[in-house]
Amino acid sequence: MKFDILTLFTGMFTGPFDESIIKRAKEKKLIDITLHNIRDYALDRHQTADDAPYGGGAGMVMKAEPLAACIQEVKTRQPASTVVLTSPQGRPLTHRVAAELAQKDGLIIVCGRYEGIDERIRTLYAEDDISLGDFVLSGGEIAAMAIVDATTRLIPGALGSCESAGSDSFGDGLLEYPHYTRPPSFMGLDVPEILLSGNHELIRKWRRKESLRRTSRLRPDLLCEVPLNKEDLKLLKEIAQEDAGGV
Ligand code: 9D3
Repeated sequence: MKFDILTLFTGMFTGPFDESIIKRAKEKKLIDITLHNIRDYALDRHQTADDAPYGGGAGMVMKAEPLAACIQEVKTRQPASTVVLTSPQGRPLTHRVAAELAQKDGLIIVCGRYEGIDERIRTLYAEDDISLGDFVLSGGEIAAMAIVDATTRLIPGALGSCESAGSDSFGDGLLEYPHYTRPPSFMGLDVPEILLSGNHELIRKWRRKESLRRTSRLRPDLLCEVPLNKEDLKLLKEIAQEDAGGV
């Protein structure tokens, strides 16, 4: 997967892309990331990338010409890639959206800054628009990092055997069950007996139940989206009885 990131702040990406899973995915040639400084495509003496908004008002707008020149050049080099904007108006990034983006040959991610980009860039080039959620960021760079991270994890071979995506939260649509490691007792709190039992069927059932318990407590909205089998419904009934003050 090819990622081209268009930004006014290339320096923001050096740390996050040089660690852990992204770093290894680059080394394994599963992904290739190129950063492009939009300012390099501004042709005036001061390399201006922003200007005041038509119609007045506060803030600045990213100019169309440098962005268009940068997008055109990257598209010529990567004709199979999809142009994705990052903005507060975009589709919220979810596991499903990440899985959709992971199917693409490549992504050309445009990081918004200031009040936003000249609308004609959206009209001419944008094939998708992604937001991280309903809160204010200073720009699209952190959203671009989240897109690269979430999609890379879904590329076969990007995760080691110890990190496999299969049982991940959201892989199956539920929140994760609680995790424990040594010691068996810590500050008076014991690891649940079942996890020490070695009975893999009991452990699987306990984990499924705790996933369902957490999801119904913390994110009941997610329960409507996942397919629940007979066992899940039985476990949810048990959870309801336990929470009502039963066993
Ligand atoms: C006058 C109101 N504006 C400033 C408070 C709206 C506004 C414009 C531009 C708010 C944020 C931004 C910059 N944000 C992004 O470019 C952005 C973003 C975000 O703010 N939230 C969630 N996801 C994203 S992706 C890009």
